[in-house]
Amino acid sequence: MKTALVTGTTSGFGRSIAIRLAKLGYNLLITGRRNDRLEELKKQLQADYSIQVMSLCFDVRDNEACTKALQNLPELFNKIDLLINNAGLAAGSSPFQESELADYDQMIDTNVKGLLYVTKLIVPGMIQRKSGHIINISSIAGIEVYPSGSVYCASKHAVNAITKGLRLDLIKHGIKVSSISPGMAETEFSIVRNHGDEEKAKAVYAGLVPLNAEDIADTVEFIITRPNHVSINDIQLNPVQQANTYVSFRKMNE
Ligand code: NDP
Ligand code: 8X3
Repeated sequence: MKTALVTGTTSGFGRSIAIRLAKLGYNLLITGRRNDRLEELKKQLQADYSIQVMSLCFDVRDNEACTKALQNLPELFNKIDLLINNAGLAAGSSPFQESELADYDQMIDTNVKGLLYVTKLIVPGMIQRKSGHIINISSIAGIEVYPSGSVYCASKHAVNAITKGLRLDLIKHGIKVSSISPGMAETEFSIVRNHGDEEKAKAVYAGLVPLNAEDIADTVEFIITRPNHVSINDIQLNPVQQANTYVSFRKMNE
């Protein structure tokens, strides 16, 4: 039985990915900061699937907490075959000149440094076993920069650079490194980005059918079920009504 660690499983993509991996028979390490949600998901997964689940409540921005949670895992969970770096966020949707330093720190510390902290702890075991797969959840924001998104886009451009760098350095150890770069997807992402303003969050998807978390779980399943000799480097997926970060075709009042 294979083991997967998925960060950010209390909501959105991470939650759906964890459920999908459970269906595929993976033992799971699920993580996030909201322990009530983690415990609820753990119960659900254990009830619905014949797998082992360990929940780890920590903030990926805190390297000491990452180390404490991930360094001395019990035997059953300490051979991680699949790492999905999903925990992340955008904070704020204002032009640079009106945006907050605290939001920059949160995005860079979570999306970039948090991903590095977790990956640094998991890679040595993969190297030792000469196998493993890392999937980083990036974004279309890692490919195109859009107005009022400079720091979020910078963080996802960094994720893409790290993904490519890891692929170069880990090739000799037989470790696959992939990324997924979705466009607009409706999760709690937009509520978090707009600091809890649900009306503003909803307006982001007005007149179009956004991606959903299941679409990302489908993408993960596709990537991990390719033959051993195939590496999917990146999948960029959008809603049909979103051509790129600038051009969407919205059908209003229909
Ligand atoms: P959600 O807000 O629904 O989920 C985000 C998850 O990340 C939560 O489980 C949250 O858990 C976790 N998380 C956030 N900060 C931290 C932290 N400091 N420490 C630990 N866990 C953290 O958003 P999505 O599911 O949409 O986002 C998942 C990923 O997908 C992110 O990296 C995002 O940038 C990316 N993405 C999202 C898109 C979208 O349009 N929705 C499109 C492209 C990429 P908790 O709060 O419990 O800690
Ligand atoms: C989230 C998608 O388009 O808001 O990464 O940047 S977008």
